[in-house]
Amino acid sequence: MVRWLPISLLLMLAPILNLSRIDASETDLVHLVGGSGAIDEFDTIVLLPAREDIPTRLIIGDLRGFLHVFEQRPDAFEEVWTSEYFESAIGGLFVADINEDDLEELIVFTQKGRLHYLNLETYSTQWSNPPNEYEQITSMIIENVDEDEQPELIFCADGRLIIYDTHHQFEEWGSDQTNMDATDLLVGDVDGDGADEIVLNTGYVFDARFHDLEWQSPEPFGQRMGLLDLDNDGIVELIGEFNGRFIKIFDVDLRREKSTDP
Ligand SMILES: [Ca+2]
Ligand SMILES: [Ca+2]
Ligand SMILES: [Ca+2]
Ligand SMILES: [Ca+2]
Repeated sequence: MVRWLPISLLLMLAPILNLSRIDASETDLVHLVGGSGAIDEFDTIVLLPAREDIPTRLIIGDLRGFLHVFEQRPDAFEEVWTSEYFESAIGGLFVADINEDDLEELIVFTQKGRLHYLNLETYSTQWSNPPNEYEQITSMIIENVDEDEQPELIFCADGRLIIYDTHHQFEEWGSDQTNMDATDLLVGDVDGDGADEIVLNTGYVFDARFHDLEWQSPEPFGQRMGLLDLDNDGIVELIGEFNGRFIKIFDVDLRREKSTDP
């Protein structure tokens, strides 16, 4: 079971795990966008596959607060559109159908707390959250964690974990804790009880549906996290990457770092 594990981390772990097969489409994508530098892993870059009328597109959100759309040409990419100024650094980009109309939208969040939905054909802004709703957003993922069909925006803003209804655009739930400031999030059943958790890289584990704080780890989980069952017990381990390089493995069900003694 491989979920949400970054390709570079997977490649790094491949010799250890004896992974003989890594999804061909993923490695093709890596090669498409530049050898060993997997540009599609960047949080502020999305790659849209070619369709009959539009070539492969890259959308890049930059530190200066602009979005850029690039289209693939025979040997390179070429910029075809630049956004208005989004008032602070682009923090993350996602492509998802957030309103169940079978069309995907581009979802953008900015460092200073703005959320925007853009039409992926015209790049026009369809919706933005109020300017002063949040001061800072440090991380976001989009996952369906409740009974309604559309996915939720799950993010850390002003130190709180927030679940935001994508379709009706309101805060469904926010944590009481205000000191979490996670820069990476994931959703998965990390303790094998059949229900998903939301994991913050700052060490917090919440029930995804009912929002109870299940565990507060005494140590953080690294700057980047992935999930993989490494010991074939049917429960994924949480793999944390520190300083872009060093790996620690956690057994969240046992609430400790995994023992690596042979
Ligand atoms: Ca849609
Ligand atoms: Ca939902
Ligand atoms: Ca669980
Ligand atoms: Ca396991």
